[in-house]
Amino acid sequence: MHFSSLSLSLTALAIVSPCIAHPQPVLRQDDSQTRADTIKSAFSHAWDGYLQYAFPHDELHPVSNGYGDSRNGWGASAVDALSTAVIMRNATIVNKILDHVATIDYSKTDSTVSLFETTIRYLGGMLSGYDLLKGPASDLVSDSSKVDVLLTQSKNLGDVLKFAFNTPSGVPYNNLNITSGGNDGATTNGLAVTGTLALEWTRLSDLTGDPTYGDLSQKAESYLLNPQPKSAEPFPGLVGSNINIATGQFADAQVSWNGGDDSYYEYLIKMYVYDPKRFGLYKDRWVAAAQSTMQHLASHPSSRPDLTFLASYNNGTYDLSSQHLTCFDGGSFLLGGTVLNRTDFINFGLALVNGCHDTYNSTLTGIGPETFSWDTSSIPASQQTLYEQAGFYITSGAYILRPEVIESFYYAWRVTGDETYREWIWSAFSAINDYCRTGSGFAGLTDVNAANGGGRYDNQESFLFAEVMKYSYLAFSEEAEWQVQTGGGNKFVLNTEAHPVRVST
Ligand code: DMJ
Repeated sequence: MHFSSLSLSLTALAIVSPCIAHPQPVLRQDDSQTRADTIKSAFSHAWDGYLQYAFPHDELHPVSNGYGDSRNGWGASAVDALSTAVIMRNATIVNKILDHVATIDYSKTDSTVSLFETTIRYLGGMLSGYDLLKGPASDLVSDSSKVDVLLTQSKNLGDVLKFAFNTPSGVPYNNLNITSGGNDGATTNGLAVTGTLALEWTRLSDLTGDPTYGDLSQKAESYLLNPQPKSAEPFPGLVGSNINIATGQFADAQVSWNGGDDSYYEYLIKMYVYDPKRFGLYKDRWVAAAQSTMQHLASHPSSRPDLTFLASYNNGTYDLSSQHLTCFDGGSFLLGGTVLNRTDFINFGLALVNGCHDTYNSTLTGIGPETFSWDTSSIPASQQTLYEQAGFYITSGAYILRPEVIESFYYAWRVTGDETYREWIWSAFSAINDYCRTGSGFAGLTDVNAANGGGRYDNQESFLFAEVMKYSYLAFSEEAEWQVQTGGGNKFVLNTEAHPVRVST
């Protein structure tokens, strides 16, 4: 059920207080160290289980102690774990992963290759490992030729994948057959999967000196930055969800920050952090999108007008529902706010962070659901009380080890220095450690609002290593070059899979 634009804008007139966190006393250094050690040991627990039962396959099945190859069988968990192992300074795991990367043949797989997933997990993981191990963590590997392999393999992977952009417009296919050079015959590609390539592919060009990769990704992005037809941009900066591969024209005007659209907006500001000289237009588009989002998508549940969530919009109609995936939004506003010195963006980011915290804080497990709604026309009777108290009801109670809420808490902590956000990270991490931990790793939950989390999903996504463990650990570990900085002082920028990429020099 949808609400009209008038009713949303009236709801949106309720002023949210940006002042949402109650400052906590500063955490003692000892306590911070103890928490960092606990997170490191959880990472090692997951790594040991993966190594014993699943390596070199893509992921562990943490209930049955089996394995899966959902990411083409190249060892996704190993490559996704690399940058976290580096940051945790675990030389044994780092060297094991480097030995594995040297053996991968990226030209071979039996299954369809996702350009997006392969870019953010494998290419991002290897380039980040390269930047970290050639830079601030160079002492972890004594044989530097093992680190050079990360760049060689990144180039190999880029060369395997680059045929995806060989279309009349340059907008790539996402689902590829790398053996035949074919694709799934799609006529459109999604906003996020098209717009979440530029960081990794540009970094590959900058490190190899071959402009091909960056040029391909930026040509594809050019259609997103200059959307046609004009109707595909119903509010400045907010664009449709699907792009015609033949023409580069948008095929619709549905706007949201939800899955499918999300990391397009994330990369607009991250490209500016990567290189403000080359990517000023990306920043301008992020600013336009951020302002329009505050004006047109901010929505406050009738039962909890103090909370802020993001609605989505299509042709005059608002959908009052959101997702765990969307909760990266607070982090994006906080990064943009601090880099551009915009207090309004920071305050709005904190309001979004507070809304996503509410989705964690209000369930029986202390973990938030995959999808939720605040549309009062379809509240299930069994969730009326939840809606009255928490301002949302659950439309999917699954939790599949996603990072976005902890990710945004991390940005809130780095930008404000307010200990509240570290406490929120610790609570979320502790809930995951309590409810998702199995004998060999971590499993997803079927119902975050059941006393025991419901059933377990027998799958450990590789982003558990790359993101959940990393963002949690970063909050309690030492100052370092790879930490997000306030203002414009970032030396690294985290890709959407939380792999730190060195900014352009
Ligand atoms: C990750 O692969 C990335 O964070 C991506 O941007 C969204 N989906 C997962 C985590 O939920």
